[in-house]
Amino acid sequence: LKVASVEKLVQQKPYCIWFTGLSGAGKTTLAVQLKHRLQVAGLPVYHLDGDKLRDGINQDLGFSVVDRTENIRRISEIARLMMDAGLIVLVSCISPYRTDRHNARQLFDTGQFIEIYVNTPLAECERRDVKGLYAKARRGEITEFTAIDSPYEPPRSPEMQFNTTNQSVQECVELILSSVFTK
Ligand code: ADX
Repeated sequence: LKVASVEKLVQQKPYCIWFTGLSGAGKTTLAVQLKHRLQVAGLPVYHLDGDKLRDGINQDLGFSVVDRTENIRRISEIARLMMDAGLIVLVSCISPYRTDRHNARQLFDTGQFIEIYVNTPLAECERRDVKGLYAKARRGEITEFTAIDSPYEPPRSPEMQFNTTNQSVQECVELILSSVFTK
C-alpha cells in the first residue's frame, strides 16, 4: 500500500449511502458510477444491490410487505457490518416503506446514513421499462409491483434527491461527491 492510500483509509469516515426510488429510477446506475469514482480515488467501497441480493441471500423473499421489510432489514444489517469493516457502503433497493428505511437509518450513527431519493417519475420509469416489468405489471402478469399495485412511500426529508429525467448521471454523482465526500 502506498502511504497516500493508507492515509485515505485511516481518514475516511465510513458511510452508508442508501438509494431509494422506483424500479427503473436509476438507483443502480448512480450507485455503480459513484462506486467507480470512489474506487478511482482509492477509497474502499462496496455496492449492495437489491436485485443482485435477491438472487442469493434474499432468494427466499418475494414482494409482499412482510418480505420487503425482511429484505430491507437484512440489507441494512449487512450494510452496517460492512461499514464496521471500514467500507463505504452503497445500497440500491426500492425500499418502498418509510418505516423500513427509518429502521435502516437507526442502525447508523447520525450523519453516517445518507438517504438519496432517486425521484424519477413513474411515467419516465415506465417509458424506460428496461426490464419489461412495468408492461408485465400493467398486463397483470406480475402483481404487487411498486407504484402499479403496491405502494411507494417517498422520503419526507432525504439528505439528497434527484430527478434523472432532467439531471444526468454524471451531474448527480458529482453532487453526491461534493456534498458527502469533500467536507
Ligand atoms: S424492495 O422493494 O424489496 O426494496 P428490491 O430493490 O430488493 O425491492 O428489488 C426490486 C427489483 O425486483 C426490481 O428492480 C425488479 O427488477 C424486481 N421485481 C420483481 N418483481 C417486483 C415487484 N413486484 N415489485 C418491485 N420490483 C420487482
